[in-house]
Amino acid sequence: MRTSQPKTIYLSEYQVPAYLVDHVDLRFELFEEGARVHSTLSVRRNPESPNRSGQFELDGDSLLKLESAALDGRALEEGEYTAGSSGMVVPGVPDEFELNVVTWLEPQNNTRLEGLYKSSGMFCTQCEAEGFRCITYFPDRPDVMSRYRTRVEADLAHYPVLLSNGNDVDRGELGDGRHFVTWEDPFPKPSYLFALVAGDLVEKKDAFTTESGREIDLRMYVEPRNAQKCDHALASLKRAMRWDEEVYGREYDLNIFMIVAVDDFNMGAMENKGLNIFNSSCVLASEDTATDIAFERIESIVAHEYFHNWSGNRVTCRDWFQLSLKEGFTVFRDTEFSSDVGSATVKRIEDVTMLRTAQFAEDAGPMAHPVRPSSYMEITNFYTLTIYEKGAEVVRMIRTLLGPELFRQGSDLYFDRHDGQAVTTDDFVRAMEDASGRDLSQFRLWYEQAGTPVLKVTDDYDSARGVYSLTIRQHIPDTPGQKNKLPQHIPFGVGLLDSHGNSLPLQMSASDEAEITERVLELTDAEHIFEFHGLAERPVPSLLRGFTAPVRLVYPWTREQSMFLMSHDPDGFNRWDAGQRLAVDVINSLVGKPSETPVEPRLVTAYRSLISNAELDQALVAKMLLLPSEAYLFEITDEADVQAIHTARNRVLNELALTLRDELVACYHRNHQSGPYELTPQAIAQRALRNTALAWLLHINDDEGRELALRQFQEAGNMTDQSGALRALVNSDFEDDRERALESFYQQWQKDPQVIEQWFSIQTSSPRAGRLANVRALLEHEAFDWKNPNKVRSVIGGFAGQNLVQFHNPDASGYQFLAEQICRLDDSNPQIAARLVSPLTRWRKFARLYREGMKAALEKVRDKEGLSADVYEVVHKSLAD
Ligand code: B3K
Ligand code: ZN
Repeated sequence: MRTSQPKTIYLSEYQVPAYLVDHVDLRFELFEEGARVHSTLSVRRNPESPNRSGQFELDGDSLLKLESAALDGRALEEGEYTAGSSGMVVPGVPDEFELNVVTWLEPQNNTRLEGLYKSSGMFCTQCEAEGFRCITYFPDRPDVMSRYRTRVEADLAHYPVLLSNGNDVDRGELGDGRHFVTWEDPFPKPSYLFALVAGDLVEKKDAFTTESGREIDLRMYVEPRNAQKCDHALASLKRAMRWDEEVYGREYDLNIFMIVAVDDFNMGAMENKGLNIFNSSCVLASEDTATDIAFERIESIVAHEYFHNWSGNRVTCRDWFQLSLKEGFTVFRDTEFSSDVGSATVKRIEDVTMLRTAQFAEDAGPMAHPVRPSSYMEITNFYTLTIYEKGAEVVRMIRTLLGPELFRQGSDLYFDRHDGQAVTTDDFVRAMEDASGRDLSQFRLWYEQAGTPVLKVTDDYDSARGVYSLTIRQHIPDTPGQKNKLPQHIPFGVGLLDSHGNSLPLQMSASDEAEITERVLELTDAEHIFEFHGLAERPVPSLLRGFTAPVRLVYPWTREQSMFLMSHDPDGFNRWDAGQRLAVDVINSLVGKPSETPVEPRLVTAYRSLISNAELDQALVAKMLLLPSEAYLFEITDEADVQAIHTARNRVLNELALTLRDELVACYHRNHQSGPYELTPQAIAQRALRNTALAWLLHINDDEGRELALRQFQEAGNMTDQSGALRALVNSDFEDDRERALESFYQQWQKDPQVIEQWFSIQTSSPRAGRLANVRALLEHEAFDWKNPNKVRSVIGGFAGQNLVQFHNPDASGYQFLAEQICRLDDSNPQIAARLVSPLTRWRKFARLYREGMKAALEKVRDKEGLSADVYEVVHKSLAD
């Protein structure tokens, strides 16, 4: 049990900083036994602060050991300051002064992976959100922006590459086999964007010429074994740089842009100014080791971090409550980039799938918070799907309401007005208002109110008047600490189809002669009635086209309507959504029913025409074929019984695979690829279709499917096909083949950590192979490493987060297992431990059978000795009444 409750921080208590730091001069002496950091801060009193205490306060951490401190060149004596694990206070300072602080750290023992630490023999940093205080005492808050000069000193043989932010301005040898490099970053930045890397790395060079003709040096630094895995990231970076110029008018500002790959990293990547640091799995790729999904993810993350250079670095956040200012906007930007370079419909389907499955769950659970939260205990717990994905949806809605031109003017104004400043989400919205002349005051509620709005839609057709009407009611559910919410401003895309599938003109009154067939309705009241005139028959509505708002839509769909829209809706997203709805309806109708209950034959017919139709956009077909996930089915069910949902879904999958077996074999062969590996949407879609066909055939243990899988596994020329075959075998009942394939895959790839991560997660997420005993055995495997977050995520996260049927064993063994691992990780890496709590947090949503076991596991974690603030917050909020 933790003895003290961590402090809650409130937005309402925000105060401007009492002191500003104009310059930061850092000198790092890096050794095997530790690192000494000399910091010189040029400080002045903030004229805008009413605080006249004359007391300079700096943040700190238990990882710091203070060696000395001096003010304006004079060493501070004991009694002239206080310093401890949470910070340092220097009273009686003048209005302007220089403070020197020398600290000693042990990066080699830093398992939290924040601040300065070592990974595979290299030094690296992670400062967002509050890691800089683990390096030196500093007012570690984003509204303190400074110019940094950083000198890094280390042994030349072991650390030939020494990097920090900005441009390298000096370098030389120091004797004793040591050397130094000095970096200067001309742009003022908050401390969370500071970075340092030192290691024996190879450099891959590239270049980019900006719109205005400046030549930028692009450099990627990786361990020598990864030298062949850089091309995709560099190509993605150049595409992103060009795109940001063309679409947002944003040009890169420094002369150098660097990317470093690090194996041990708590999240995906970090946008440090001029020196982005990536988790190896989010940046390194070659066709034989990375799947198509990994290639796409890398492209979007490289773009995301690059886009932060404007949305995040040049214009940053005033405080961490504003996190979505940079994250929501930047996710929106990277999403649009991916839509432009790939298939826009497919990208939207992927994003909405994630949003509806995981963000809606967060928004309905104990950790629900607004896009701009008003309190937190541990900020690292707030890097959430709500801040990122819902935040991006909020920006998307602004663009929908303003239209692309005014939105661009708004973003230009935002960047011009706030360049070099630390601002709020409100400043962002104001720039959009000022540029467009639109009033977004009600829209701001999207930032303030948590919870997913529910839209209940009913309709009516008056044949005598030829009028079709839609009634839309909105309601926002209560969330922790927020009740009785106000209606929000919601853009609602709509179209109407006649019985032949033609789009109908949307005439909103008897005199309206409009010919447009798609509109965005604006909802601002709790209830609206919209009329559509001049209709000779009752139309089929296509609602919330393109998913114009992150809401739950409730409408009494008939299966006929869904099937009709599945083949006729001109909106690709809604076509897919209609198919999902039909599948959900069929699966749900089988939950808890006897096994002989027939499966809706029209679903089979609809899937048959999808599989056999080579004319349709194959990328869309590949998505439409995927049945809704168990996680999604679970999310939309109250008192969910995981095992019953799993059984019903499996039943539908079996029926589809057995009935369409010949079509699946034909689809498999039709999508055979010869020739070189290509990353075009068509080629990706073909591989996806082929691997789905294989997965289905192996799901029913088909013998021909087995032959195809074994051959594909042996002969595959790329990782998408090889791991697709492996996954299919692992999810089949061909146990001998499964074991042999797993063993041979391991032998082939054991030296490649990124591939071994996949090898782990293919097993732990498999309903057939991922039984608890197997997962426990993997924790003992030679390739498993408790200190490496990727391995922890692929084994423990793969099981608890993606293998619903095994994790939710009614005997509660899965829950106890997870609680054990969380407790174990809490001591070494609390951020990762806190993330792993997530599968337990929604225990109240489960059927009785599961609830008590989940709760008991949370209580076990709660009672752990010396629980971290990170885990404390999630566990206590989950258990709160
Ligand atoms: N800004 C970082 C995330 C930092 C997480 C700190 N716990 C990566 C990103 O969103 O681009
Ligand atoms: Zn980001």
